[in-house]
Amino acid sequence: MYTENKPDQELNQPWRWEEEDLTVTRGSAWSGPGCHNGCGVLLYTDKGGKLVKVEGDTENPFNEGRLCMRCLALPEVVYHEERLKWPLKRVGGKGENKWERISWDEAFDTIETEFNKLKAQYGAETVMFAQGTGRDIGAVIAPLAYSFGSPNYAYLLSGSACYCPRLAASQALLGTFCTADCSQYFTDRYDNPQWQLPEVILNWGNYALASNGDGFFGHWLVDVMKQGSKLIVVDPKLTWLAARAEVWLQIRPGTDSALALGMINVIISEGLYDKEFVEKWCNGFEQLAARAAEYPVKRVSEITWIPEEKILAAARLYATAKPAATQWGLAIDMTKEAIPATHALVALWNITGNMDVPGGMLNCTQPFNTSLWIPPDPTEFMSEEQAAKRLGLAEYPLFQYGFALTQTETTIQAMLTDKPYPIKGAWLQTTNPLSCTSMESDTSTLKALQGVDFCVVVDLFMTPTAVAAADIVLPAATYPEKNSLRGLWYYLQTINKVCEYEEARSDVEINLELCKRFMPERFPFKDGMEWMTYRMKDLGMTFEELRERGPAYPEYQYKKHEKGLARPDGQPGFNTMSGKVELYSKFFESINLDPLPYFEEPTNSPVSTPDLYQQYPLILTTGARYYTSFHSEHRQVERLRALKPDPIVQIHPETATKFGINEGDWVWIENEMGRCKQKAKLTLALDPKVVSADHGWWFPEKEAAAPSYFGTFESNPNIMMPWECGRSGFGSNCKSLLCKIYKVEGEE
Ligand SMILES: Nc1nc2c(c(=O)[nH]1)N[C@H]1C(S)=C(S)[C@@H](COP(=O)(O)OP(=O)(O)OC[C@H]3O[C@@H](n4cnc5c(=O)[nH]c(N)nc54)[C@H](O)[C@@H]3O)O[C@H]1N2
Ligand SMILES: Nc1nc2c(c(=O)[nH]1)N[C@H]1C(S)=C(S)[C@@H](COP(=O)(O)OP(=O)(O)OC[C@H]3O[C@@H](n4cnc5c(=O)[nH]c(N)nc54)[C@H](O)[C@@H]3O)O[C@H]1N2
Ligand code: SF4
Ligand SMILES: [Mo]
Repeated sequence: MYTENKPDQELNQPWRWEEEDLTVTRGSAWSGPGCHNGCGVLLYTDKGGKLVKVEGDTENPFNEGRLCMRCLALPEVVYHEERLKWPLKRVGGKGENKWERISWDEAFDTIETEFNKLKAQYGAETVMFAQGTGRDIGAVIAPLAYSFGSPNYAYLLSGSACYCPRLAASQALLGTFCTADCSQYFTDRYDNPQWQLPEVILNWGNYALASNGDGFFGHWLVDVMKQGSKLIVVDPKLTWLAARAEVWLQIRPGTDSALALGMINVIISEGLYDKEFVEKWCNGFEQLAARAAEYPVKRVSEITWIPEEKILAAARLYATAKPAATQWGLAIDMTKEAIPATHALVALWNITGNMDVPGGMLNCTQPFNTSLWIPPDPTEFMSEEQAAKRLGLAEYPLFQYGFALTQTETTIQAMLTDKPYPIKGAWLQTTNPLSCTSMESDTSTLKALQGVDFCVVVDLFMTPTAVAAADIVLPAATYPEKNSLRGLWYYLQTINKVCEYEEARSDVEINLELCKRFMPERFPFKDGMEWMTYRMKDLGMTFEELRERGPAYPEYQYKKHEKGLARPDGQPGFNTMSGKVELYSKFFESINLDPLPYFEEPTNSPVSTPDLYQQYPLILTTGARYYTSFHSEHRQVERLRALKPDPIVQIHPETATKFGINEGDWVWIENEMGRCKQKAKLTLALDPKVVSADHGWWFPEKEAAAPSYFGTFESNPNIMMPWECGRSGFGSNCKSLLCKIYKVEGEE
């Protein structure tokens, strides 16, 4: 069932109309350029079919007319002269940046021939299909891999440390994924009578105002704050939100799990937990209580650097607030033991009775089972035996949950060593591993990517990765140039094509063409719109009908576990091994992981490597999002770049003075693996022992050819990070390293 738009929300306008001499088209945003959210947009085109401006769609309940600067700057991206205009084939050596224009037909023929050659020699698994964080891509890249016969659908970030750890662990522990309830499932939003205002929002390692990550529109937090929600913020930085919090917990990076366990301990020992919910719906409360008792507040304060009284205040405020929501983010994934950290947070909101209650934790579901970014089951395309060859699945069984991705360390190892089997082909679509996604970018990643026999990159721009590794580069369309679907949680809407740019094609159309070549019987679709109609069969509408209708919301019901709606068998309870919330996880136990949450120090830290800490006396967190760019994108978009022209490392003024650094100086950030340079910004928002560096920088204005690769190794902290994951195969230390800093001298 879908929610009928309420009469007062009946859309006043059709999907397309004329306004003076412009045509207005209603639809959703989404990648590219990259963004997780897919807000409602109005795209304005002129008589010549040129996109002239973008406005927020005030009739879309998701963003209610609001837009960030990146959508506002969209026309500049679409018509940027440096965009890839047509397919290219490499004519020089790898890294020479010499290309020749080819036709789409030649590109497709070459790709088909080369991939099939590799398949004949090594088996289909020898070709890896990798995406970055891009969104509607998930629904079209995995089917491409599978129709070719390869189970190796990849994402080249260490320990898949973005979203995947939280998603996989949540699925195993709860049978679902959860996010804070800001009434986003209801079209009448804050007026909906079923919804309740969260009394407290626990904002944990997530700065949604800038990031709008994973479908959560950051300004909802401001909306609920205006209505009275109080904040507890767990962040090493005094962010805009932290500055407005009831309690700000300035945590030492990488110690989140200890804090969560400490809060659990306070809540249990003070009897502040929800006894009824725990008794009825949770498995292993006693064991959790015993584990949490190992984290008394004094010890947790020592680990996390947070004063004891603040931990106590936060635990009490959170436990007594009804309802309380947790809005969590990337910082949980980017600790090496991200799985137990997730486990601790899941336990925290469950023992306080906030699961699937109004104003608590929403269960996220894909609208109308569209599997729009969660890939299909590979065994629908290939034998179980072939599917089981997915890299890392055997060693890391938790990978059966989440996105059906390969385990990344295992994948990179296979590329470098041919073990367990060689990876000779690569399809890289919406990802720029050398600048952004991958670790050891200048050494092992560069070698791994250049080591394949045939590599295709599909992107909007010529990136450092494309220059280094591609044999063929295909130009992808931005969102106003494509017909596609937006469907990450909450609601489904069409992305509507309004303009074209040179020969760029949408990922949907590119992949469909190849899917048809590899497995024609599975892809009888005339075009991408037909393919999408097939994918949204549960909605019972065609692509064109949904386009007319505008945003479609599935019906949301609270307390599904009470009503038999949380399990496929229709029984009450949760879709987990025990049928309950797994405070103690039988599943983890069955795959030799600790069944209870725990804390482990980051690999390098003042505690785990005191000697190294003498040499590198600062804690380095990386990659906090900012408004003007999405990862390594937007560096060539003048209007946005002007607002942040250089990579920035944030440093406390005391620390800067100690190391002879002034505001605006170029600074080396260095550890035992290497160094990168960024510009110093002095700020009181951080602890003097913590610095925060940008990620994802390259410089489109610099030399493209090797060894420069648009200068991408100059300012990239990922060259200082090893390929290293947690015990489960998930998690990495991207936000908790050690470093030292010093001024860049002279011409360096
Ligand atoms: N140090 C550090 N490193 C990090 C992080 C961090 O916090 N710290 N964050 C990590 C995280 S969470 C993630 S998700 C990864 C992200 O890593 P990636 O997703 O690889 O991000 P980008 O490097 O921006 O690569 C995206 C590329 O896709 C292209 N693109 C955009 N839209 C489209 C489209 O629709 N179609 C096609 N074909 N191409 C498109 C862009 O031009 C760009 O070159 O980075 C990770 N790297
Ligand atoms: N504008 C923009 N938006 C984006 C992206 C982008 O590149 N640009 N990337 C997208 C992607 S792929 C993702 S995954 C999301 C991520 O978005 P978020 O989940 O918001 O993650 P970050 O912005 O990396 O970090 C959030 C906060 O965590 C804090 N932090 C740093 N280290 C720690 C720590 O160890 N513990 C805790 N508790 N906090 C810490 C930082 O100071 C920061 O304020 O954003 C998405 N949205
Ligand atoms: S969150 Fe911002 S960039 Fe993303 S779709 Fe919405 S307005 Fe555009
Ligand atoms: Mo991400």
